[in-house]
Amino acid sequence: MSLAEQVLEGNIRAAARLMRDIDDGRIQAIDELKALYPRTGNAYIIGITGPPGAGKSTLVDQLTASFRTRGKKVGIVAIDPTSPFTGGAILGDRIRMNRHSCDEGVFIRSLATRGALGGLSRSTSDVALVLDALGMDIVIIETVGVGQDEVDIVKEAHTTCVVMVPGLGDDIQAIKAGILEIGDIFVVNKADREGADRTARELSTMLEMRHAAEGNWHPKVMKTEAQRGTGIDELTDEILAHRDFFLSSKTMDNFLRERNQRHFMGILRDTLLKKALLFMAQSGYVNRVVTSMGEHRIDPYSAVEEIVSKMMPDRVD
Ligand SMILES: Nc1nc2c(ncn2[C@@H]2O[C@H](COP(=O)(O)OP(=O)(O)OP(=O)(O)O)[C@@H](O)[C@H]2O)c(=O)[nH]1
Ligand SMILES: [Mg+2]
Repeated sequence: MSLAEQVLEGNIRAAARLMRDIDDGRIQAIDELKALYPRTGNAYIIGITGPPGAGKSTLVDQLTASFRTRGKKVGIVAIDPTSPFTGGAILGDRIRMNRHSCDEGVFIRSLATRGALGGLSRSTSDVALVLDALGMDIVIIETVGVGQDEVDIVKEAHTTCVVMVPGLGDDIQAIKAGILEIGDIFVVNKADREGADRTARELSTMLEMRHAAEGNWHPKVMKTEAQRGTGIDELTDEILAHRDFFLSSKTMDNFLRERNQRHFMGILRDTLLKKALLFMAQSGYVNRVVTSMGEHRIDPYSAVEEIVSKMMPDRVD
């Protein structure tokens, strides 16, 4: 049986192997993904983003427990862009989500492959695809926000929760433009700390100033204590409320079209670049271009035009 067939039967070890193959950039993985694709599109994807240490992993762990009691299978993609600095973050996630490790209805995957061709958002969507095919009802993507990579990743999610903590007032001001756009639900975690109410109020005020159009979703601000499990059920309910809204609105069609276009374009870009790199490797073209550019004998625009016309001689401009 192929890996894809095993994954579709719910084989967790096969899924883990396929994800490793994807990570390693193995060409066979693409064939497996092709075979899986027609059977995906069933998982509901939730993005959890926010500043480092906001309690995202603790919250994901709690949400997972909450979805499990509601009979849902949960796949988790934990992205660790900070590994060069914190080193132990992935290990920390493993510990924080440890109680689910014996649960067949939960699959946790950490990703730290920044810099891979196609980038983290590509690996994330491929891994989410495998989790979907594996039969996970919910896929939670945890990522530190908010840089462009994270925004791209969060675009994969049907529902995005932005996690903040009390006393981030100035930071909120600084990043509000970005975060207000991407959040469907705002969470003030560590509500046991001083200033939680104020942070929640400030966020609500900023959200109200946005004049969301009639018929659009109005993001709420929720308070949680992830460590103690307070406010988790309410958050789960709100996520499900957003899902119901999302599934019944036009947003859904637009979302899918945009996401599919992004996937297609991303793969097209990666594939063309990979082909060009292979093509040029044989002739040492890049080296020659770089040298010639240093001597100002050639400009990069003409160099690219030349290589493209060599690769695609029949191209019509
Ligand atoms: N006081 C308090 N601490 C919390 C709460 N939730 C989480 N923490 C603590 O905050 C710390 C960071 O939690 P994580 O869940 O690892 O945070 P994170 O956002 O996933 O961190 P990164 O992935 O490294 O960005 C841990 O020590 C948690 O125990 C909370 O509700 N209250
Ligand atoms: Mg984390």
